[in-house]
Amino acid sequence: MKTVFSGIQPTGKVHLGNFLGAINNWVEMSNGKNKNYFCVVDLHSLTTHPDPKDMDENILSTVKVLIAAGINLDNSTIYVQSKVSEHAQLSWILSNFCQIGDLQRMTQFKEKSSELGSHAGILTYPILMASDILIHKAHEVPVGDDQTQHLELTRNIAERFNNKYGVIFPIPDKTSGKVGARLMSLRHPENKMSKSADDINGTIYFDDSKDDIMKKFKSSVTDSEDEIRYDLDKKAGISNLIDIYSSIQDISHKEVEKKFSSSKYGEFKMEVGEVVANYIHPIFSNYDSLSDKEILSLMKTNLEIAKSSAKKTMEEVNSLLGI
Ligand code: AQP
Repeated sequence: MKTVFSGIQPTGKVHLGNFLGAINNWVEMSNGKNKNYFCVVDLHSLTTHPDPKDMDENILSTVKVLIAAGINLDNSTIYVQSKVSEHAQLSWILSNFCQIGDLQRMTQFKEKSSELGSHAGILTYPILMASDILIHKAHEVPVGDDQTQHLELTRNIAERFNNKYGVIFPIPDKTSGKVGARLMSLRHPENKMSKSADDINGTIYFDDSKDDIMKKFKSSVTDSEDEIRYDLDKKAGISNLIDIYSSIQDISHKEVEKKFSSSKYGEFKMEVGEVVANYIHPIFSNYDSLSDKEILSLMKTNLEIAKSSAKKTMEEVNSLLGI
């Protein structure tokens, strides 16, 4: 049986990029024969200095979205990172198996340090991510394309530890979404769709009404042609819409191009809006029907499972290190 780990930051409302890049895959994997850990990574979110007042609400809402999206709770553990102190402990240990140059090369470090200021948390973030994955000895990590480099670093860190102290960590593999592994903003197709984007019209949130969704697609940025063709370099906006449509409908880019070969951009935008609204709404209505009390109680039980798994790994690591 394989162990799966993935995480999501409680930095705001879950969006379409999170679903198509990661959560859809989590749902699929949770319905297979895996043991799954899905973690709300609040320690990671501290790199953005979030308002403490929002934390509890964002965590609960994120957990509810995961459940509403269909994660199979029979073989999945959903918990909050900061409640399992072993994540931070292992992170310190692993920092001794990671080169500073490796961290400085990370694209996300370069992007985020210019945005948020280059504090050490942004630099060492990938080590904490490695710890999240390795603390449960995960084999598979379903994440969006933006996390490829971080996962590669996790593999290096695990190899270095194993080589030096004995093989205890599996070398984890990345599992990507079928298509559209990186969704871009509808308003700024050069930037990824994001929870904390300044222009909220570029992001489709899980609780957007159909009206909001249609408006956002209507005003999505495309190009001056009127040809529905996938070309990331020259037609980033329309390629993003093709990605979204093909991902939700589970068809190839070529099939989308063929289906809409005689459509105008305006018509295509509305078709994409329709499929997105039909995709989002069942999730939102499931979300709405969940009881906060029941979810909080489930989180308590799940936390004990996560703690026990993390404690076991930490004991092994400490023993190998002689501490
Ligand atoms: N635009 C995206 N396209 C595809 N996948 C995405 N993911 C995030 N954005 C996209 C994937 O969703 C998972 C959870 O992401 P996260 O919450 O850990 O952090 P993030 O990557 O920083 O996501 P956001 O939504 O953009 O948050 P903020 O605004 O706080 O930075 C990950 O697997 C990620 O790959």
